[in-house]
Amino acid sequence: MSRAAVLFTILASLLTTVIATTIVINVGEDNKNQFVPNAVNATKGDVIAFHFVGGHHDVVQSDSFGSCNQITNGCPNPEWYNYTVDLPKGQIWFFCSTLTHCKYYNMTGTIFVLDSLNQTNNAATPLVYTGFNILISSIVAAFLMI
Ligand SMILES: [Cu+2]
Repeated sequence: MSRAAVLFTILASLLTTVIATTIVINVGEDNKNQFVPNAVNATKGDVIAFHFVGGHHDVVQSDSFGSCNQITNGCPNPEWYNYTVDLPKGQIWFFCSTLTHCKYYNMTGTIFVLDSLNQTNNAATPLVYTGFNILISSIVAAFLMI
């Protein structure tokens, strides 16, 4: 592979790293039937990392805000469940289908998918950048340009 191709590959991966973020939602925090936070902003390609921290729960997609109507299969109480946002814009609703967690405890949540070119409210969300990858890519790119 030529140096230019290597550099292009590194820069492309760097760009992807900067744009894609991981957003953590705790499931069952404080041993309560809740998602924390229960609303997040994201853009297409971001990873929503559901971290099951207490109790027995799952995550399934629903058909509308606050709804307990299941439209996808869920994930049965893993330690982590990663969901990659594949919607360009709009809302994705989810809930816990275990027992009465949705109906009586309103264990629901919403992913607000923002147009990646028109983000207005991301400062309020717990975005986690993979800074280590950015650092390594930058060092390698700088080395190749010497
Ligand atoms: Cu639950």
